[in-house]
Amino acid sequence: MSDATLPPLRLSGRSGSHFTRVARMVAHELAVPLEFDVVHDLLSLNPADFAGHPAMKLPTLHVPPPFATEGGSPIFGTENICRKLVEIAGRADDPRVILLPSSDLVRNAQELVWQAMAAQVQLVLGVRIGKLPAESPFFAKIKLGMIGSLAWIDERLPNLLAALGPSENARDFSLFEVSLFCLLEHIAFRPTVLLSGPVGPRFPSLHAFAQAFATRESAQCTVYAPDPPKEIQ
Ligand SMILES: N[C@@H](CCC(=O)N[C@@H](CS)C(=O)NCC(=O)O)C(=O)O
Repeated sequence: MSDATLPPLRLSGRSGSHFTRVARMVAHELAVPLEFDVVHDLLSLNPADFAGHPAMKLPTLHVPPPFATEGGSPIFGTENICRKLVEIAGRADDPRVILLPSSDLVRNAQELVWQAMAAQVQLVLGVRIGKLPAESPFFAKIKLGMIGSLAWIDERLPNLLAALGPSENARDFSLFEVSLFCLLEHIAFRPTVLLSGPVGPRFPSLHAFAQAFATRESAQCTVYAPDPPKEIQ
């Protein structure tokens, strides 16, 4: 979908944010153009600095008419944003686009990916940026939960991919794969748990998956990077 007569969709987020990257990759996979607004100050306590997101989270999708829904409200939540992008692309009933698969196995894995993505935010914000003690039982449990989730998915990855469809060629993309990829690359970008040990990758199936997925165009044009500082007017 690329119609120069339609007003642009805008996404507020950060180039180093894994949730933002999921939305950007899905938009790219759907050929939906997105303008990008940088949220500069993650530690701000003003929702206006988060494009009006009441919980001060990112990303947020701004949807102009004719796509806007109730009262022109922006869309909060990465999964909601992806759903909206699929609707705008006219692909809501397209079996080649898999947002919520019918498989309980994949649904469980998706839940663990979202949970690990949220855990990554807590570890980066709490330990790395907030300088809170990494050894506190609070962070120790978050880390263990992340490792447990990654191990669970790693062990089942061939079955999970098989449950998504008869072959990789039968789908354009799945939200599960995009979000898993963004999570894995983010852990490499902002290390919180070890992805490799003395004898190689700690989660071999996940490692091979991320390497293969990184070759997609949507991955290559959304590589994690710091955003330039805000220009002082
Ligand atoms: N449930 C939200 C979570 C988004 C989220 O946690 N985003 C991170 C950036 S990757 C964030 O807003 N961090 C700032 C903060 O938590 O204060 C979604 O699905 O979009």
